[in-house]
Parts: sequence; structure tokens; C-alpha cells
Amino acid sequence: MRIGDIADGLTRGAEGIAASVSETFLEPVVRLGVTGLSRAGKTVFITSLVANLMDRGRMPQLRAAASGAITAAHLRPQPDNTVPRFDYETHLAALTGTAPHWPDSTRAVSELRLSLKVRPGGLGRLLGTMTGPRTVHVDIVDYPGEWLLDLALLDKGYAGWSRETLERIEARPGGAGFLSALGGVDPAAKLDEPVAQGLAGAFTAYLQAAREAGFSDCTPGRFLLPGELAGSPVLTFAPLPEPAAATPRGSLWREMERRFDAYKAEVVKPFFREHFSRIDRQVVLVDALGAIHAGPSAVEDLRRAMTEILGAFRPGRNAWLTSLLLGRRVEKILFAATKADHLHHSQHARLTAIMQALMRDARRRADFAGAETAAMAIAALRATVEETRTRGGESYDCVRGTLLETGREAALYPGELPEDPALLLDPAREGAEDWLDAEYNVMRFAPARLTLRPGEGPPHIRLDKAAEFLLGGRLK
Ligand SMILES: Nc1nc2c(ncn2[C@@H]2O[C@H](COP(=O)(O)OP(=O)(O)OP(=O)(O)O)[C@@H](O)[C@H]2O)c(=O)[nH]1
Ligand SMILES: [Mg+2]
Repeated sequence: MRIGDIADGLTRGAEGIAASVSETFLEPVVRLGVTGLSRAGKTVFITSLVANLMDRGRMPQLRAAASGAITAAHLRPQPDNTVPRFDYETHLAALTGTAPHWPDSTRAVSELRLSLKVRPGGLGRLLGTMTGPRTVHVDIVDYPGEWLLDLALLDKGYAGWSRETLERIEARPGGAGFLSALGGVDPAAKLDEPVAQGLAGAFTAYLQAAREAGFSDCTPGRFLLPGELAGSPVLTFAPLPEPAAATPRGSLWREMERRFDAYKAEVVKPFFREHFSRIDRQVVLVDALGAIHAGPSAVEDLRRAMTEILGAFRPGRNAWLTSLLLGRRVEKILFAATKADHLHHSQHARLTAIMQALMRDARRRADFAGAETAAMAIAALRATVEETRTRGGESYDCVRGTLLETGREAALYPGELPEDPALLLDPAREGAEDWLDAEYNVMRFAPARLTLRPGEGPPHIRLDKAAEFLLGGRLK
């Protein structure tokens, strides 16, 4: 460790203590992390949550909203000056404008501060310690779940990572392209930058193909979401077959190894240090329905990726992370299956059960860490209405909405989820190619055109329950 690092560490520590003291006694801050793999529904969730906390008419299950304890909510400047602000206004305009559409994909970490004015509850009044409303700041941090998967890289050296990655690549879509780009490359030869770039490009193309085919564990995470790191040396590496003899200085292998280590030190660690380590409450959004639609292998891959992601919340999982956190931990973790408005409410309990089963391994470990966890089926923005139709004497619980592709209205029957989640998870684990006796229809609805009454946020399913779990205790 360099002296600079030590000094830096000390200042950070002192600042941290000062901040938490003033926060506890004056204006408490809850740092809410929102994560999930790409397209899981993070942007829509944050936008709708904030809109519904500002206009609380549709939040009966959030006790502090229903009781009137929250008297006002405002967006305030965020505390971190170098983190992009979550573009709330643009996303809300997309969802609730006259031609509603889903917001664009977002590619990096962003932050938003919502400050709630809360009237002191019974206890505060009784003790006479507080008079007048106090302010609770909710700092919402949106970050890609792929970045949590990178934690596993910290335990690996370049040689080990290369070996594992090359093994995995063989069976995956896009893998053949990368392996053929590798043919003829001598890892012991002197570094030639265009060769390194060509390999990194082919490796990135493979990761993208695997992601599009529904695979979740496509690390290193920044290869898919490079942001401003695109083209930089930390993203210009790829796995190589280990040479039999020691490689000379300046060789392709040595340089790739150096860049892999730089990725860990300069990309992965700063994220955990600057963002992850400060989170108090976490919601992990999961597009479980999307994976079920994609088939058994996508479900199994999702289960594994989730277990891996949740590893980040487990103390002792990684020595470096453990020393960074110094015993600090996330207090509550919510696993939310998103887009539940694709199902009639009669099936929501089944989706929750699937979610619980999907996270069972991961949850057991997180529970062990002392964090309180819950699983729910939610829709941050309800795009459908329910409708029961009869055909041939049978009744079907459908959902009606505007189809994204055609712009036409339709009532669709999504298929019936099994009551026992094992009927999905077992075949997925056993490598089944298709669901045996069930069919799940893929559907994509556009957001519905809304006419909101004053005081009402956008329609949702159980967003108030999610907010109660995540924030309720801090709003008393
Ligand atoms: N019907 C329905 N669809 C949703 C809901 N939330 C998200 N979606 C769909 O899921 C897509 C992705 O949602 P986003 O919120 O952009 O997901 P994200 O996790 O921010 O995605 P990235 O920024 O690409 O990582 C949207 O474009 C919608 O098609 C919901 O509550 N209901
Ligand atoms: Mg997003």
C-alpha cells in the first residue's frame, strides 16, 4: 500500500464518521441501492417510486404516507458531486407524457436525493425530544447488477480467470467467433496493440451475444456497459490460453495480465468503495417472467447469477470487501420480481413463490448475514388492466393493454404459472430444453396513457408495500 492510499483512507474514515454523526442526530440519510441485471426495470422503478412518494395518493401500504406522517417530499441536490444525477424528469416525461413510452436504457451509476418531511411519531412526541417535522433524505442509487458480478473477479488471477472463461465460452453463443480470433495468436509474442484490440473486440462481441441469448453471468461487467471507459486499456484485454513457459516482459500475455489487474484495481474496487459500501437498503429487481418466457436455461442461469450477485451481501465472501465494510452491512434487501402487470393478480402469489425459490440459496446466506430480506411481485408502472374472458365454456384470466409492437389494444392470456415453483426450477437445473407441459407467452405492452388526479402518482402494483419494507422503519 502506498502512503497516498493510507492518507486517503484515513481522511475518508474521518469524513465518514463526521457524516454519520450529523446524519443520525440532525437529518438522517437512507441510502437506497437499486440494482438488477440490464432491462430488469431499475429506471422505471426509481421513476415511479419517486413520483409516488411525491404524490402519495396511491401508497396506502406505506404507513407513513397513509397516516399523513409524511407532510412533504422534494427533490434536493444530491450529496455526491461527481455522480451523474438520475434523470428523473426525462424518465417521468417518457412514462406519463401524451405519447407514453418506456425510458431509454441507462448504462451507468446515477443518483437522486428525495427529501421527505416527516412529522414526529407518537414516541418522539412523548419524549418531547423533537418538535416540528424533521427531514429524512432518501438517496437513491441506480447501478447495474452486472457490476456486482465483478466481485468474483477479485478472487481470481489472470491465468485462472482465462482458463475458466475459455471453458465457459465453448458452449455459448458467439463463443466460436472469439475462439477463432484466438487461433494463431501467440500469447508469448511481443504485444501488438491492434492484436490486443482485435481480441478485446471479439471478446466483447461474444459477451454481447451471450447476453442477448439470455445468459446473465457475462463478466467483466464493464465490457457490456463501458460508459466513458470505452476504448481504454482497462477494457482492452481478453482471456488467453496460458503459455507453457514463462512469458517475457512486454509480451501480449503480460500486458493482458496487467490490464486485467488494472480492471480489478481501478474499475471494480472503486465501485465497491465509493458506492456499494455506503448502501443501507437494497432492492434487487429481477425480470423473472422474462427468464421464464426465455426458457429453462435462462431460468437456471438467472438463478446462478442471482446467487453470485447476492454473494456481495455476504460477509466473508471476499476478504478485501470485508475489510472495506468494517462490519457495516446492508440492513434490508428486497428481491422484487418486476413487471407483474403481465399477469392477472390471481397469479401474483405464484410469481412471488417462484421468486422466493429462485433466491433460496442466496437468501439463506444473506439472512445469515443479519440482513432482513423479503420477496415480492411488483409492477412499478402498471401498463395493463385485468379482464376475464370465456372461451369454450372455460374462463381465462387475461390482461389487456396496448401492444408495443403494433400499438393495438389486446387482451392476452399469459399462461399459467405452476403453484409449485419446483416445476420450473427443477427442469431448469436439470438442463431441460423446453418447458414440458406449459407455454408462457411473451408479451410487451406500451405504458398506458394516464390521467392522474391531483395527489396521485402513476399506477403500480405493490410499490407501496415495497416502499414500506425498504423505508418504513426510517419514517416513523
Ligand atoms: N409492463 C411493465 N413493463 C415494465 C415495467 N418496468 C419495466 N418494464 C419493461 O422493462 C423494460 C426495461 O425497464 P427499465 O426500467 O428501463 O430497466 P433497466 O433495469 O433500467 O434497464 P437498463 O437501464 O437497460 O439496465 C422497459 O422498457 C419495459 O418494457 C413495469 O412495471 N411494467
Ligand atoms: Mg435503466
